[in-house]
Formats: sequence, C-alpha cells, structure tokens
Amino acid sequence: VGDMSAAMPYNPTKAAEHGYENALAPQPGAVVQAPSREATGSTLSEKNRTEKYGEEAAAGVNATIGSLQRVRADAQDQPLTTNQGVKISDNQNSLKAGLRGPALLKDFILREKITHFDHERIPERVVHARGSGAHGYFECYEPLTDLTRASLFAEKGKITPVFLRFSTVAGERGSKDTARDVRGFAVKFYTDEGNWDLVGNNMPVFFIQDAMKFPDLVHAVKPEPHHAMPQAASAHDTYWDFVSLTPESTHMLMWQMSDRAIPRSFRMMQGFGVHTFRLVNERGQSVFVKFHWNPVLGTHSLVWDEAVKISGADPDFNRRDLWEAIEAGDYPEWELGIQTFTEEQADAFSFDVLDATKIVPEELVPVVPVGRLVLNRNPDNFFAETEQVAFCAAHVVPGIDFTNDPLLAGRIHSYIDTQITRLGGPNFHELPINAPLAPVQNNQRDGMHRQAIHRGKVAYEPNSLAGGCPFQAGTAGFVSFPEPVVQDEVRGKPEKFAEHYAQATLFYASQTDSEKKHIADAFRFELSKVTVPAIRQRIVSMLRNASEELAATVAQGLGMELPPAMPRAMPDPPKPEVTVSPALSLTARPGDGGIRTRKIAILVADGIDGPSVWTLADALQAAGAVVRLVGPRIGPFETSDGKWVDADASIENQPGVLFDGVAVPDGSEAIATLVSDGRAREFMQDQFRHCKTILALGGATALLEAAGIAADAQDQPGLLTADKADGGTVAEFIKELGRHRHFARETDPPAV
Ligand code: HDE
Repeated sequence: VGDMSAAMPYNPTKAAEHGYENALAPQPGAVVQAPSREATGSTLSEKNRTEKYGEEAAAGVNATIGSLQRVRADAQDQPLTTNQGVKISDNQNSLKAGLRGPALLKDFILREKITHFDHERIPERVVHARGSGAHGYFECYEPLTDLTRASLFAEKGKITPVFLRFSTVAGERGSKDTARDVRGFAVKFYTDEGNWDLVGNNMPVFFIQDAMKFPDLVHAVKPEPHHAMPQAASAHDTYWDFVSLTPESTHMLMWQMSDRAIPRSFRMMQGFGVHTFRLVNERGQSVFVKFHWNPVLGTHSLVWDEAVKISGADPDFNRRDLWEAIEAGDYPEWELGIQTFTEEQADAFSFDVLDATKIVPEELVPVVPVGRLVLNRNPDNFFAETEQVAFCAAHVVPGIDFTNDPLLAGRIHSYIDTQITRLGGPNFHELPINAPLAPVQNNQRDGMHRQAIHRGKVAYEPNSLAGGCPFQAGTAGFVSFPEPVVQDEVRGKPEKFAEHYAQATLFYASQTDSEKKHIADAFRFELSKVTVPAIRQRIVSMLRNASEELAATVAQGLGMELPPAMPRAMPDPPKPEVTVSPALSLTARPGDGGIRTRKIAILVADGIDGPSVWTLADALQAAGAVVRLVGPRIGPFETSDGKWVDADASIENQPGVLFDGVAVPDGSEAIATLVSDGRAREFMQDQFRHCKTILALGGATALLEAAGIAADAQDQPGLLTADKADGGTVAEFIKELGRHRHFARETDPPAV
C-alpha cells in the first residue's frame, strides 16, 4: 500500500496483455501507407500544397490555417491526461474495492470519461444534416469596385480564405451520399470585413416562394413521422402529396428529377446563390446579382441505377471522393460568375426576380466570371469543423445586401435561430471554425460557453466610461441599402409569382434527349413509390402544363390515363424571353475532356497479361486518373509472364459502380477465372449499363459475352476491343474515358 510499483502488476497496460504492442508494429513486409503526422499537426494536403504547388502559402494567405492553428491539438509523444490536465496512469481499469469488488464512486477519471462520452452527440441539422467540408481560398480576378464595396472583390488577385460544406438535404447525418436530392453548396468567406456566407445549392431555384411554406415542405420530404421511413428519399406519399398541391414547385421538380440530383462528385457540380441579392458600391449604388459557381472539371452525374447501387457499396461515395482528391493534391476548383442587372431591367422581365422558383436565363443576362475558389485543405477534425460550422444566410458584409425575396427573408431569421439549439447557445460564432478573421468587438455578453474574456466594466453604448468604445463605424460599417417601402401590410404574393410553368418548360426543352429520358424515368420511379393514385394523377396533370411530352411519357410509365391539365393560376402568362437555354443542360459544361481524378479499374487475376496491365496503368496515371487493380481477391496475382501484380481492391469490395471505366487485359487463364466469377460478370454489366468506357483486350471479349454484352459490341460507343494495349489503343481508351458516359448505348429497360 502506498507503493505505486506494487499496484502496477494488475495489467496496467491492457494492450500489452493482448500483445497489441506487437500487433500495432508494422508486420514484416507490410507497406506503411499513411505517413505519420508530425507533431505540428499538418495534414497531408498541406504538405501536398508545398510539394505540388511550390512553397507553402505566405503567412495570412490561407489564414484559416493560421487562425485555427491556435486550437489544433495533437497528442504525438504526449501522455494521456484528464480534461484537467492530470496524467492518467491506467486507462484500462476502473477503480475497484478489490479486484472482484464494486467500482468506486470516487473514480473521477472513469466518471469524467463516461460523462463526456454521454454528451458527445449534438442535434443534427434539421435539414442538410449530412455534409462534407473543406478549406480553401477565393481569388478575385479583377476589382469589382464599380459594383460592390465588398472587400473580397476589391483587388485583382486578392485571396480570401473560405470553408465550404456540401450536403444532401433530406437524409439524416449518417445517411447515404447518393440519394436523389438537392445538394447544399455553402461557402463561408472569412473576409477582412467580416464573414460572408453564401449558403447556396447545386440547383438555382427552390421548391417554394415564401418562407412560410418551408416547414411544410421539409415535413413532407423527411421520413414520414409515424414510421420514420423512407430515409434520404423523396419517393414517398407525403412529399409528392405536398408538391402536387404546390404547383410553384414544378420548375424545381424538373431540376430535382434531373441528373443534377445525383452528382458524380461534389467537384463536378455547379453551385448557385439561388436568390437575387444586391451588390452595393462605395457610392451607395446598387444592382441586383445572381451568383453562380462553375466547376472546372465540368458537370457530371451518375445514373439512377448506379446511384442506388453505390449507396450500398459506398454510402460515403461523394465524401470520400472529395477527401481523396484533396489529399492527392488535385484541388477542386470552381469559377464564380455573376449576373448583374438593374431594377429597371428586372421590372421588364416576364418573371419576378424576387421569386426563388425562377432563374434569370444566361441568354437574357450573361454570367461574368469574377473569381475562382480552390479547395486545398481537408479538415483536421470532422466534428470540430464540418459539423460545428454554422452557415447563415444573414451573414453578409458591406457591399452585399438582401432583396425582398420572401424566401430569403425567412432564411435571414432561421439560420442563427437553428444554431442556438444545434450548437447549444448564442456564442457559436466563437467556435474556431465560425470565428471571423475580422476582429469582433461589441457589447454582447455572457451566454452558454462564452470564450472571450471581456475586460472592463462597460458593456453598453453609448458610454463615456470607456471613451465611447466600441464606437459605431458609420459609413465604414454595414449600411443597409435604403430601398423605399411604402405599402400596406398584406399576406399575399406579387402578381408574376402566379406563373408556375414557363421555366419548367424552358428547363425541359433545354435538355438533351438522354437528359429528358432520365427526367421522365425519375418521375416514373418516384411516383411508382407513391401509394395514392390521386397524387400521381395530380403530378401528371401538373406536368401537362410544363411539357405534354413529359406528362405523356410519365403517364405511360405509370400505366395510367392522361388526366386533364391542372388549372393554371395565371391563365394568360407573359411570353418568356428565352425558350431554350443550352446552358441548362449538364452537357454545356463537359470540362476539358481530360480524365484527371477519374477512377479506372483494371481487372486482374492469375495469368493476366502483365505488360498490358503496366502499360495501361502507367498511361492512365500519367493522364491523371486514379487506377485500381481489381482482382477476385486483393493481393498478388501471377502474370502470364511469371511476374506479379498486386490487386489493391477486390471485385467484392469495389464493385463496378465505383469506377468511371474499366479495362480488361488479355490472358486466357485470367479471363477464364473472371468469366466463371458472377461478380466479375456483374462488374462488366454495370459498367455497360451505366454507359461507361470499357476496354477489352484480346480474349477478354469472352468476359463481355459472358456478361451478356452484345456480340456486335464493336458498334457500341465507348466499348473498345483491341488485340493489345498499344499506344493507339490506350490513347483511344483515354479519349473515350474523357467523354464520361456514352448515353447513345442506353436503352430502357436496360439490354444488359
Ligand atoms: Fe436552408 N436551412 N433554408 N436553404 N440551407 C439550413 O441551417 C431554411 C434554403 C441551405 O452546410 C438550416 O444550419 C429556411 C434555400 C444549405 O451547414 C436552417 C429556408 C437554400 C444549408 C435552414 C431555407 C438553402 C441549409 C438547417 C426557406 C439555397 C446547409 C441547419 C425560407 C439557397 C448549410 C442550418 C450547412 C441549412 C433554413 C431554404 C440552402 C434550418 C427557413 C433556398 C446549403 O436554418
């Protein structure tokens, strides 16, 4: 008693007891993949920045690193402690009265540990619960001082740090990435004049026109309240019931049923501010503005059958893709474009710019590029950053202002309000990820979890005791645009809000044939899950006002008679300025045709033709693709020339849906193995069905045949066969991969 060493023999290190120490050491021959982090806590992506793009950013350039550095914690080479900093000698055993006796109440170490654990979870976001975030920066192309005094647009080349969070809307925090849903695209700019949050989506319109309807919309789309189903899906009665009774949603339904609702990657989708905002310059002059984010990699999507399968194979598909691209130094990038127009121009439009169910077609007002956003650093900690980040539509800076969009009005209230529940009080702005880089001084005090230690006895203004500080900034501060308002108080809508269909018609008319087909298929799928026929009928009758062709296709797909068109709220709508807008098709932004960051599988098995594997892998990697060797199992396989290839994925753990394309080298023994493997056949079937690029070398065509892929395969676009992996074949493969998908080969129902 009293001798610590005497107390130690009772297995103080459980790990050692189980031989963990050995288990944790690298096994002989094992490749240590993740380089261990240095005590500074720098992440791999920061290192990549240095290696790939020259020197580390100068101090203050990506200032989020600097401001967060203060709170980054790293336990490398440090002992375990309690939250009070007391070193813990034994983290395996609770304190007991005798080895077989009861645990003691005075075990403060156990109690602190369990208590903290009990409170680890916070409420998830009421919408957009599932998300993924990253740090980066915004770079201004040219000064926009004529239009706005917002400091981030003040100078050519000016860099402003950002944090961006992508999300799905309906699913819970642990749901899947590839749900058919809108994606959130929320950007926090840490400008030197305070934080500006551009909390947008990947679709430029919304379901409803007025914030009053938002809780109804969300209650309708979320899992039904009696049985909490379905998860992360709009294909159910309550959602379609609500939208069928809300014809203003017709335009948004077109976007939601389009391939935009199943992006291939967060890196390959557009973002939009949705509402009309205002830019205000130094002289107090204002124009209306719409914000657009355009991805450098182009806009690309999944197909529905693939999205469904991915949700099983990898529910984190988009999150993983974003993380891996940044870790690899392939920094995702978007260009910010703005549409600006005056109040007089807006008055003349056939639609109301305050109506969030309407776009301003690019043919009417061009999109002008004003800067670029690059994501170059993964968060250190998901909870501290991606979960605790609090975006808010009310966070604007001098130079950016609101309009009277009634949907925006509700948002200005909602976001701060929701954080008070979600983040447990009014001081969430002090969480490191939310704290502005601009200094904060005011007389707000106290509240849960206050971090700042305000000095002095003055917490009011005006004051004389603190010399009047902090003082009002006058015109250096945020001055609301003085929009004149002399109106009666009413509950109602402006006249043009009653027109619900012209832009739904525009969107559908602007799609390619395969995009139109996918929209019809999506309506068919979703409505086939609706159990009440009257709801299906109401939707189809609504669609008749947008497109007779679409309505008829959907009705046929559902085996129903075409119902009469829904009566229009505005029987004689104004003529739209634009009736076809090519910019609304995903094909308008194909990217540069390259295959950078595309995931390509090379199937291998014992007896595979090694030289083909290496030629293909080298060429694909040189073109920037991510190559995986996929075998019937992981591990080494002997090649036909007696060498080895190492499969780092198996067909079982990485099925075909996870790849953008596949190559199957020759090798009779290998092909025989693959032909007899149902999973390998399914791999090829999915690649074919989802219109991806396939290369079969030599005898590998037998795998195509075994998968039921037509014998006249040579005529199928994107399906290549060749004797061997010579330069021409490989170049052709890479070119076809750059086309992303080959929808000309798509049939309904699928032929394979
Ligand atoms: Fe949101 N929305 N929203 N929303 N929204 C939230 O705020 C709300 C709307 C959007 O990654 C909530 O912090 C109302 C349009 C994104 O953290 C909440 C209305 C657009 C995100 C909220 C809308 C959005 C949210 C839930 C109608 C596109 C995720 C948690 C008046 C322009 C941000 C939170 C993130 C999140 C309210 C409509 C985008 C409840 C009341 C339109 C990207 O405050």
